[in-house]
Amino acid sequence: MQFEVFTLFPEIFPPYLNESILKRAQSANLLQVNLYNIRDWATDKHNTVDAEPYGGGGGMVMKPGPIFSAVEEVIGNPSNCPIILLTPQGRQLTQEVVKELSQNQKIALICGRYEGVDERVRQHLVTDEISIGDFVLTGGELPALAIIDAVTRLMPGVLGDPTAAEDDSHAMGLLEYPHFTRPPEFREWSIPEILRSGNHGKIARWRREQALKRTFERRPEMLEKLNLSKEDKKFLDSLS
Ligand code: 4HQ
Repeated sequence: MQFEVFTLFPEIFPPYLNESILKRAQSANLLQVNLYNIRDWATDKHNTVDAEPYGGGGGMVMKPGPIFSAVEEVIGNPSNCPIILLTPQGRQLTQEVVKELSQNQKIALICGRYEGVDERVRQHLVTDEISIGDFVLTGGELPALAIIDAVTRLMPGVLGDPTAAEDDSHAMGLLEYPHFTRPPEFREWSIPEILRSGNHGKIARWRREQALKRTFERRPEMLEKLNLSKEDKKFLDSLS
């Protein structure tokens, strides 16, 4: 998997990419992230990448020229890979979208700053717009890292345990059951007795019910999309 990232702040990325799972994925050649500073494609003596919006209103807008030049030089024109703009106006990133993105061998990510990018970047360069949620960030860099992180976790060989990715809560369509580790008693708070019983069938059922209960309480809309067993339905009925 290869990510071509276009940003005015490439220095933001290495501290996160060079730790833990993403670091290992890169060392194993399962992941490659190339960073490009859009300012390197500015053409005037001041390396200008932004300008005032036509029509007024304040703030600055990223000029189309340096973005088109950077993306076209790096990935070619026409390109064979998705060119994604990170923006609150995009479709919401979900685990389903992450799965879809993970089917690509290469993805270009454009990180905007200021008030955003000139609309012609959207109209004539970008193939997809993605948002990580309904809140306002300073730039598209954190959303780009979120996409790289979530997509990389789905790639075969990246997680130690090959079933780990499928067990993640949004992959299962349920929130996760509660986790406990040592010590069995901490400040008088003990762990649920069943987890020490050694009865793996009972533990699996308890975890399933905890996941169902938590999802029912916190994200009831998630349950509507699920194929629940007779046992699951009986348990959910017992909650209300
Ligand atoms: N941005 N999900 C970049 C976001 C955002 C989001 C605000 C994107 C500022 C310039 N991007 N512009 N939420 O808040 O993707």
